[in-house]
Amino acid sequence: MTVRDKLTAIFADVTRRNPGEDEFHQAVREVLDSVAPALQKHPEYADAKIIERICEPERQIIFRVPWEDDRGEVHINRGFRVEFNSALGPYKGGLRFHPSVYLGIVKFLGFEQLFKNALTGMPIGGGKGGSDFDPKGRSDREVMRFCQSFMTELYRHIGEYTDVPAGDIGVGGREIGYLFGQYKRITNRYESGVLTGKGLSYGGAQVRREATGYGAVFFAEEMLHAAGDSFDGKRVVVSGSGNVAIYAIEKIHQLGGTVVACSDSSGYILDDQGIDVALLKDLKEVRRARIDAYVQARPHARFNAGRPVWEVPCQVALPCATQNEIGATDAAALIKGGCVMVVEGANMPTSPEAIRAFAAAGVRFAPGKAANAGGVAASALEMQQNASRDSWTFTHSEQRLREIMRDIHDRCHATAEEYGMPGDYVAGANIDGFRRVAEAMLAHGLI
Ligand code: NDP
Ligand code: 2IT
Repeated sequence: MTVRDKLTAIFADVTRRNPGEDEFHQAVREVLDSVAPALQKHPEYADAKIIERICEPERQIIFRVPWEDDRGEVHINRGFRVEFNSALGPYKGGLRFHPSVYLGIVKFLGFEQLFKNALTGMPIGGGKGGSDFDPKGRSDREVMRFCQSFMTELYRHIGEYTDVPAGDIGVGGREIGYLFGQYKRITNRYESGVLTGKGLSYGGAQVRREATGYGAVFFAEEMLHAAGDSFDGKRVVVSGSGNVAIYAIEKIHQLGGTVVACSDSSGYILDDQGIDVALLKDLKEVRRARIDAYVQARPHARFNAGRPVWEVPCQVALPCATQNEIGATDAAALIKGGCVMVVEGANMPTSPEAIRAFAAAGVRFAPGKAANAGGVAASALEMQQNASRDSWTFTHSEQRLREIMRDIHDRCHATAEEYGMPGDYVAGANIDGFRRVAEAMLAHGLI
């Protein structure tokens, strides 16, 4: 059996054993499509069935989350934590609260996380969790009661040496605060390292909030530099208007680019003068408003309801909202609009068809598991500071983040060249991440 035949058989097995989990299949497929050259070079990985073991999470936890809304009505949501792989360190990855969450989403995210965390070079394994709870329109007290109920089950599975959750879609500083409070109360332990993305008032780290967006932009900057270019004067489109999008926009502006459009699930805003980041933060972080409110304060801007932001012509695009937000039609629109570089701030925002279209058109493309690794890298820095009871300055933390992103970029770039695929950041990221996990798993024996 050739290596490719083996990979095809493994993939068939993954789809059979995990029926209906389309996003998980998609994430596995992308990695299996890349790693054949690494398996050819390292037959010991295949002999030890490393791929088969990687595709099966170490542990999957599904639980009931009952809570009461402000009117006294009882609601039942489903909670998840998938502890994917601990070869490199304690399980590490965010929690997502969004109505679309089901096991297939959590598993795709956990699978991606494992390679992403390996790419950071830091001692963290891969995991992910969340719930189908929808925080939209819920009061602070409702969100608090939900978080307390969620943690009342989750606490028994996590710990600073076991599993360290953080935020993702729908889980930001507010939610992490409530989750931490309940963990502390139940366990009677002030275990700072059990969650990351904490507030600065109780053990959080400088730059964690900014890290995913800033990190993606640092990665993009490295790609531009590699081609003798920079952000200066570039017209950029960013999707989403949450944590990742806001800080990506802020950093692009600091580096001389102009972000002319961003979005939420209701549509997008176009502001040719450049998105007003202070206004966006006020709308999204303070008032939790919808994106159309932007045009009330900036009447020259336009709101386009229900339209994809990718129809706005740009040179660089950063998808920072959700999975599969760039399909084949969107990719065609971006290419037609003059886009030459796509950098994924979100997890798996580009569909396989769109990735192929970008490759065919010569659009440079960076996968999320490399480009958005700044968030989890800053989480690892938060764990480091918590463990040593230390706290670093903003400047020092940002400098560390920049170095980490440069290092990830350079390794993806070098690995792609080593395997004869220069400029292929997908192959570079998948092979380098995979090798790191595989080596640690081999060292641990058959477990
Ligand atoms: P937020 O909840 O802060 O923001 C999410 C943004 O994406 C919102 O503008 C939201 O719009 C939009 N969005 C979410 N789901 C959908 C959907 N189904 N359709 C259209 N728009 C949608 O999340 P983050 O910014 O933290 O996360 C964004 C992406 O980045 C995710 O893919 C996440 O996995 C990834 N990521 C996050 C990291 C982090 O540290 N937070 C680290 C690495 C990756 P609306 O409000 O209307 O729903
Ligand atoms: O997708 C991700 O990398 C995150 N949501 C952040 C994970 C973390 O543990 O900081």
